[in-house]
Amino acid sequence: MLGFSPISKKRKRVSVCLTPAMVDLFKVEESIAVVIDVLRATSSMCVAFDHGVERIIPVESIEDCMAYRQQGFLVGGERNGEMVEGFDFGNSPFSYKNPALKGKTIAMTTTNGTQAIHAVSHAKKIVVGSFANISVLTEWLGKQDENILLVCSGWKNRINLEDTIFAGAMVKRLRQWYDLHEDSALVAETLFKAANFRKRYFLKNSSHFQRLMHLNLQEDVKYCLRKDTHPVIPIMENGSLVNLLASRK
Ligand code: 3SL
Repeated sequence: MLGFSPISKKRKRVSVCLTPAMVDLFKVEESIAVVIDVLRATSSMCVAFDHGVERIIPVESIEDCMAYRQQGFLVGGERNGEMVEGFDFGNSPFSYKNPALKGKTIAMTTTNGTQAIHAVSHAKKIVVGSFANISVLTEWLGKQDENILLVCSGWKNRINLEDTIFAGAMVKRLRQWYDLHEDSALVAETLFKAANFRKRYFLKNSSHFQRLMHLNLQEDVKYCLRKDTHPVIPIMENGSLVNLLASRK
């Protein structure tokens, strides 16, 4: 007997878009997009929401972010890992561990994460994922009856290891509810299985890990690789991210 699986009874599919440059290959408008930028944008967003931030406006350019600043908003983010001159915060998760941010709105622009959010602005829903919120996010996704597109922010339209590993961790959890669509989901899951329990060692030669090491940001990396530290679900609502779970706190 050949080892073919019977026709699947699972409802929908989970796909992995390995870089924003590949986004047009997917039916984004028919999916919930999960934007992933483990180091560090989507991890920092989870930290901010867990500290009571009310809204994060993902902004594409530094100029647009500065325009928000002139209107009185707090602004955060980076370019190439470094805080932008004139901004209130960089992109370190530790900058957002601040109780004074409760109820605030922050406009944020980052090299890749906020760009990836804009690249999938036509998705049915957009949520943000990182190791910091992996369990609440996958449980929530398991209850949705929609195709899921995991969108790795990568680095300037190139694939990166850390986002692919995280996408793989999500695929491993989501496959109980969803069919896998395309080999990119298998690639990510295989990579995650190889890297799990030794992620930092596995990432040590990767480009962004090296970049952050040169900026002395080893503590940021360690923090961003920890699981379930900030159980929030950032979701796009009228052009800004809010925490879907905020009212339950
Ligand atoms: O690319 C991004 O969006 C950032 O997360 C990169 S960094 O880790 O802040 O350098």
